[in-house]
Amino acid sequence: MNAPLHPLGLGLSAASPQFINCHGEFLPGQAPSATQELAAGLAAAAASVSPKYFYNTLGSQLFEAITRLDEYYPTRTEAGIFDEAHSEMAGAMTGAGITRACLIDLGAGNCAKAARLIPHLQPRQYVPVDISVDFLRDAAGQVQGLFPALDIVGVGMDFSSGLVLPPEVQAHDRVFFYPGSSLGNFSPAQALTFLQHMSDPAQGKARGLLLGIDLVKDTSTLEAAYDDALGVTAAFNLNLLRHVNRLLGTDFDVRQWRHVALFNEVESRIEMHLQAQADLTVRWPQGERRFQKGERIHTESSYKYTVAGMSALLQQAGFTQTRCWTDPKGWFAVFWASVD
Ligand code: AVI
Repeated sequence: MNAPLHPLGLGLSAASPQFINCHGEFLPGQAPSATQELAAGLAAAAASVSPKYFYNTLGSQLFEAITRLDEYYPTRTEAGIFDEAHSEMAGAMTGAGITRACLIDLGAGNCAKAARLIPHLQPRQYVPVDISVDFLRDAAGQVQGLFPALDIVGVGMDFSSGLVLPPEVQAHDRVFFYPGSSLGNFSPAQALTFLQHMSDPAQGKARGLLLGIDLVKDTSTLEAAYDDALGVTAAFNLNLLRHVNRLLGTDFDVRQWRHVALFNEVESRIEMHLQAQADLTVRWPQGERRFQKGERIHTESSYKYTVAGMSALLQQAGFTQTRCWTDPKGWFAVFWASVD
């Protein structure tokens, strides 16, 4: 790994990262909004659970395993783009007048992507944000070990509903880092709102955005990426039921459900579902839901974009697209977009 950003002695803190936990709602018994959301999703005619509930500690570990699968091309393809173009990306940032960046890593997970970019982008502050608090706390500590003098503020929060960050996060020169095609887990309308929140002076206050997004390609490549031969993605999907059992008190039996992944060409999205293997009833303290054999719970959509489509969305959201990089196969894209 590369040398620390700032030599010690420049007045920057060498302490462990600060950590701010902005959500208690994922603790059992203290989770009014999570329980209401989960119960409403399960009771709906077309049952659904938000993909944010994949990410308990085991879920984050399973996702990390997914990123190493042969079939799951997005992570390594995006890494190849960053390796090729990091100097140009750093140049785009300084070209936009951003010299003391606060790099806000949304859905940071194990922070590995940012750790590879930090030596090139040279941020003044690094802010990993993730819903999976314990996993993030460990990861932020590891990044601090790699870059002892870097100012790191870890933030545990569910940023899907807003981007008001704690006051410890530097307000100027904010650059959002949103890799891994996580924006694709929002619908296009939600993605637009989320991008608008980033650039909103009352919320994200972004000056720039480095965004990784998966592109439309042949159906068999897409479906294999979400239904791998080892069954890791199936375990990731099924683990959501264990997490919901813990949060809502449901009595899901994981063995009665099956992982389903398909590409919906009309919507341009991969859909993941959990399909009941028998007629069954799921019960929780304030309710119950009967499922017939074959009935599904929609757990995730992963939208696939074209370069033109994402460019238009960024512009609609108030960003000025300055650059886009893709891999030789045109499977994945990284955008730099700035706010004037
Ligand atoms: C986090 N997100 C971008 C992943 C994706 O590809 O939509 C989540 C995932 N679901 C199954 N495999 C990976």
